[in-house]
Amino acid sequence: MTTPTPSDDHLADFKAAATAIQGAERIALACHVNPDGDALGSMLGLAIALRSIGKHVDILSADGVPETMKFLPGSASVLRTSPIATYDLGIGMDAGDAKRMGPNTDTILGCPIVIDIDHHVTSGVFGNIRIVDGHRASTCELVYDLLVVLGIPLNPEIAQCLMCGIYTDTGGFRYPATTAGTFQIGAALRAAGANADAIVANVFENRTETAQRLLGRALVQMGRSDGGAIVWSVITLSDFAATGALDSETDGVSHALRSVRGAKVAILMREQASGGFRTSLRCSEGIDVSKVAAKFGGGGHRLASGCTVPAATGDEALRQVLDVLAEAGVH
Ligand SMILES: [Mn+2]
Repeated sequence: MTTPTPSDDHLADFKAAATAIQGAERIALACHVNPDGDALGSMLGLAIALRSIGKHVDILSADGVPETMKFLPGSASVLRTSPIATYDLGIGMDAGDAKRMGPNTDTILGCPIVIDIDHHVTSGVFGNIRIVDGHRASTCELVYDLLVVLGIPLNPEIAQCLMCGIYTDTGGFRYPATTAGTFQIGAALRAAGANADAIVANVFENRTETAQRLLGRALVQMGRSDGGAIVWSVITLSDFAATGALDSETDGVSHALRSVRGAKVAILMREQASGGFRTSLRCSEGIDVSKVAAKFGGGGHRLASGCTVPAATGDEALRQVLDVLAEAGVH
């Protein structure tokens, strides 16, 4: 089997990062707020590897570790903020933007050497050394390559953490960002002892009962344009009350709407107690929903964006979004 290694144009950055790591004794790692499987998996995988070569490593996550990620090896050692003031090296991971590390931003940026490891290529690259590659499906893939350059062997714990990030950021090797390299690294991690069953059980098949009931309700109430290109659902405050679900449990509804045969645009609207309808838009290639979100003061990416639509009723909110889509020729 071929061992994936960084492409030539990035190799110098990986080597610079490896040299900085080898020269450091105390290292801080930090990820973005509301951490996901890739943020935590990449930090924990790198931390376990660096501890194995004798480094002192603090793992900083402003929002701690969500329930669904507590199965990850090393997760009990994650700190919300730094207990000490100084490190030799700070590494921001999967952050998107330095500010998204929340209270840990200053800790990382205050280090004498700062490394940015990320596959988000938005505005916020930072640090003296940048391992930033928007063509990778996950930050964990970049950590895998860094460990190859460092010459640190995988063990089952490291492999499990990195595999978790790949699984969550690719939806289990399904999303378009998944490359041949993603599969190659996945194979190497599996061979090193990563347990994909545990990832599926903890991350994908570990939804709360209330979230599932809300998903059911959202699908029963689903609407569809005449040609079927637009699919939507509007979740009201009474839907939240009836199911006991929270707004944070609407994950997965957009995906279920997008999965309807023929759907090109999925609109999920959630009534907010503070007024208006928080709206997430998902679409397939060829449509740019960020322009729709921008009309309502929102933003995001071409294929996934969000905004809040001011309206007294769900019908009124939906009508406004459908009108903007119709102007763009989508109906
Ligand atoms: Mn990621």
